[in-house]
Amino acid sequence: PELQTTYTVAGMTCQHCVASVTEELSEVDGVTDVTVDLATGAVTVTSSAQLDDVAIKAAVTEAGYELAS
Ligand code: 9UX
Repeated sequence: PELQTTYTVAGMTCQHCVASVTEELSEVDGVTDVTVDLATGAVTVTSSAQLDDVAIKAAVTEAGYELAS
């Protein structure tokens, strides 16, 4: 089964930001899809198994942004 988890990422202001966050999150183990709503900062991550929230947080930080929730 696929799981979807929605996070809020602070600080994204353009499509390059979206691309960076998408790229980093796509590299996290188990992630199969990432969608980002630039207007709201909502980031929905689809995965094949329960996500490691520490890895998600690290990926967002690596991209240069912060998890708002
Ligand atoms: Mo989106 Mo540019 O941040 O620094 S506005 S990549």
